[in-house]
Amino acid sequence: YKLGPSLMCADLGNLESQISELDKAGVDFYHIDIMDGNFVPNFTLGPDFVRTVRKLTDKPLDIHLMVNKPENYIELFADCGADMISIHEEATAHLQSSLTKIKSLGIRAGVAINPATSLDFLKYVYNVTDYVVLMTVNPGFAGQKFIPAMYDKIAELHAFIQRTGMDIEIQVDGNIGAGTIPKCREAGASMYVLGTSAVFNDAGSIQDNVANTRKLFN
Ligand code: S6P
Ligand code: MG
Repeated sequence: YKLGPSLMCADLGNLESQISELDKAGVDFYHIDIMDGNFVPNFTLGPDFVRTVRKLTDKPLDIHLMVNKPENYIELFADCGADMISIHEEATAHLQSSLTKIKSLGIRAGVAINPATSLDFLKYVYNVTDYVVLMTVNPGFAGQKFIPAMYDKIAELHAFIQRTGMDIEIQVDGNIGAGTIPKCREAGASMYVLGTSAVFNDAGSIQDNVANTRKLFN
């Protein structure tokens, strides 16, 4: 399993120290949410933020594009130092070509899907997909509640991947923490996006919170 803090939940006034603590805590990647106020009703981070983070860490940067027509922004985020880019199936009319474009730039390609979107697309694009992001809340905001039907969705995707022998990771995003990780794990998720539920809260320091999250995998 891999742990990736969601930087929209970090204390942005202290970004450098937050990232250095997270690096020390041994996180596996950084998840960076990009919203356009159109595909989702909110705004978050952008390309300049990604460039800044790129200078602060060597760990993989995972860009989650919650924007319409993501195909128009792939080169932009590649240039900012992205290692992984996920685009929403619902946001592009050209999923296969968009994924192909991401991969052609040497970047790992992900497909993110909203809670109500089915997994059917995968059988047509599996050979250009490195990971699937199962949204376990509706995208747009941190601090929401996990949608329970998503456990079965993770399990369904996991079974499909096992059956077909695909090399595809399952990322879960939304209210991932002590209350949800055990069941996500049981269902077969392999990459965990950590926001306010797991890491960026007052329960403890960043390092303690990452360490406590790790214990859930023992
Ligand atoms: C939501 C975004 C996510 C959030 C994450 C926050 O639109 O894609 O990556 O940042 O879900 O985590 P939490 O624990 O506050 O739900
Ligand atoms: Mg996200």
